[in-house]
Amino acid sequence: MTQSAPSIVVLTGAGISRESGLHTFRDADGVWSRVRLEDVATPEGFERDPERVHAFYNARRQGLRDEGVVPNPAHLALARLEREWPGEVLLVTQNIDDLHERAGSTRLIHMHGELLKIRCTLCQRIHAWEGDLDLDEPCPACQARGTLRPHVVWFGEIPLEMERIETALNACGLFVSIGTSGTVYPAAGFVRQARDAGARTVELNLEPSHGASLFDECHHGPASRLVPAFVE
Ligand code: BJW
Repeated sequence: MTQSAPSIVVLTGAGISRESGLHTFRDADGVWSRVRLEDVATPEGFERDPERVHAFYNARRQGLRDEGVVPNPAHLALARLEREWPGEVLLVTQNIDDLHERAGSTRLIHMHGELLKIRCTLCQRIHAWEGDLDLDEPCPACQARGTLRPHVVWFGEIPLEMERIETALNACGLFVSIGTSGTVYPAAGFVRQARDAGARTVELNLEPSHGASLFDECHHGPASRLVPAFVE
């Protein structure tokens, strides 16, 4: 009997989009070197100063629209993996940018939300949003004012689609972690979960991540070089 191809779970973080021109969070020039995460990435920060939080995400929406911000060879290689691998491939990204979609990935979970979506805190409906978000804008569905927030997952909130992710981790034969520092849970714990389920685990990152010792195999360098080479 032929063994079917093992299923693959790929986890990506900010490092995969660095060479597309987007900043990571914890590197020396990262997002958290310019703003305090408590101010812009917590529900308490949003409650204290929604205007500041909207301005932060509006600036990131602008950044995503910059001409040079396009998928790099690492995003393209993962889309090719999904198209060509004979088994299941699930891409779980912590990133809120849309570069994986633009590269052609379709089996994709944005566990920390999406920059180009907003959510109404009253009716909970999610809407596409490409412009700048104004505090007084009414919800396109229920028309309430002052109820829109970025559709992103802040510290202390529960990441999206965790059940689907956990099912995939428990069934995968290969887990690949790309461009993430391994400091934010629950994503930082996925490698342990995949290992416990018997998967081979591989890290592709510029430098050893916090969880590097948990991987069977580590390759260090820029994602635009490592990911296409790994997918080949
Ligand atoms: C390259 C490269 C190149 C660079 N090529 N590589 C104590 C108090 C409060 C909370 C907690 C606590 N202890 C634990 C928690 C939980 C907390 C947490 O983990 N805190 C830690 C900081 C301690 N987590 C949460 O609160 C999460 N929720 C949760 O746990 O709910 C409970 C629950 C879980 C599951 C089931 C049921 C209940 C929510 C976390 C939300 C994180 N949100 C953010 C913001 C999202 C919106 C936005 O983008 O603004 O998500 S924070 C930020 O960090 C963002 C990222 O997705 C996330 C991870 O960062 P990432 O991607 O790893 O980036 P960096 O910068 O850290 O690393 C980049 C890496 O790339 C580096 O290693 C570079 O070397 C590398 N690199 N160039 C390859 N060219």
